[in-house]
Amino acid sequence: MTLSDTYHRAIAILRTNDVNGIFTKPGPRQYPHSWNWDSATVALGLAHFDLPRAMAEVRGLIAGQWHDGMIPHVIYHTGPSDYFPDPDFWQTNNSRHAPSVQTSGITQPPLLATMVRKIAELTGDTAEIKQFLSEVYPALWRWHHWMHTARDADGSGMCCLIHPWESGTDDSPRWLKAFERIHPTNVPPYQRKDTVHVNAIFRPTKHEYERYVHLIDVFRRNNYEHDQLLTHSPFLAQDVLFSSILQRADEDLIWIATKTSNTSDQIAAWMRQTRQYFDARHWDAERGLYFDYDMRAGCRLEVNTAMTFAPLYAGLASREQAERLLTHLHNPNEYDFDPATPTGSLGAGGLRYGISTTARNEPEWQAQRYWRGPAWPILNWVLAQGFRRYGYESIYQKIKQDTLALIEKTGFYEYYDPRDGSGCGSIDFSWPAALWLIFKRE
Ligand code: 9WN
Repeated sequence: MTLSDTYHRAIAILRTNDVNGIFTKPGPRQYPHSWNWDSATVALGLAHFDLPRAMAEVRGLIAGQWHDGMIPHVIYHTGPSDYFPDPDFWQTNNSRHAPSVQTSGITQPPLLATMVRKIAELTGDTAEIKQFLSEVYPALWRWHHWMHTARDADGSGMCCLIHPWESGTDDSPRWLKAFERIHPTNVPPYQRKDTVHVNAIFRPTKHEYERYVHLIDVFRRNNYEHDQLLTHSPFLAQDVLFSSILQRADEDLIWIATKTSNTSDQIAAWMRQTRQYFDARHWDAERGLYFDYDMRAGCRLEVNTAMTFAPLYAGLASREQAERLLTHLHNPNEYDFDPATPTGSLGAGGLRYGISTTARNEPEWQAQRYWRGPAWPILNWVLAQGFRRYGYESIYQKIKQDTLALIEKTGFYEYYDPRDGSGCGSIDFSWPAALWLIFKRE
């Protein structure tokens, strides 16, 4: 595809996946509803050519906000479809916190405040943007407040996850140990639909799916009451990627607060708290890696995944920590990523395209299965921002070029095999369309 072909194709995909001007489906078939961190990214993508539609995408997410502040991971604006789980399975209407629109009962990585800030910066200081920031600020604040309080299980103010879907990286091997400790009983009957449109070898396993469903069953039996969820959810984790995204989003929320003449003391306090607890929870000084924390087992989940680089995105790492992370990035047995080589060249470890979601030498690494190894455009974007923030410009540039090349050469896929760049999962996906536009303009 030529540059302008890709540009027009990206816009066409976002237009085709548009549903009634309210939300954008992540993909045309597999995901027919609004997903939280997909829609947040798509909103910024849309802002590159259609500001009113970008604002509508943000409003579509906010329309799903719960009375307690949570912005859920899926919003079923148009009712049920052939996607499982459907709203009837979630039974969120039994919760006193649920809004009138049907939604799932969990959340997803909070990119939204960051994307709203970026939309504003891209557009410039217009009266329309000022008005928009004032309109959305209270909803963003309430969501951040919910994450730092309703999901604070240990007084650290750090948000706990109760389901791997909240991490956005569903079957990442980092959750496997926590899942081994879960023994589902009386799993309600269910029919997987995710393997209808996509090859089952790309998707999470039956073992994982059974646990995903079991967790939802626990939540609905507890009517989505915060305290009950923190007490009874068999899965309870603090996630390096999620907390880094939240910390960065807090920083961007302060920016929005300043623009809209709101006070930001509370947000600054959440950020200080995260800074205070983050290393103790996540940093393994011996290995020079950040790991997630299993609150049920009271231990770190010591799996080397690309989420280890996420603290750079939030400015949570010291220079020394950043330098240690780079040794893993460059190691051919781990991420096999060398910014000095041209995009598409074969690394000594057998990888051509960054960034593999999991270190190559982890036993669970798989080149084509979902979050077990493939390169994902959204993660590439988040991590690239982090490397740039620390001044590693050549790493930023190489991740950017890899991502653009994957999209231009292979097409708009959900994710890619890091060995040869072949496309996996769904095609005509909204994330790569939005991220191509975003990366290209940065
Ligand atoms: C479950 C929509 C979503 C992404 C997630 C990705 C995948 C859903 C699924 O698709 O999750 O939420 O059915 O597999 O893991 O990151 O937001 O694109």
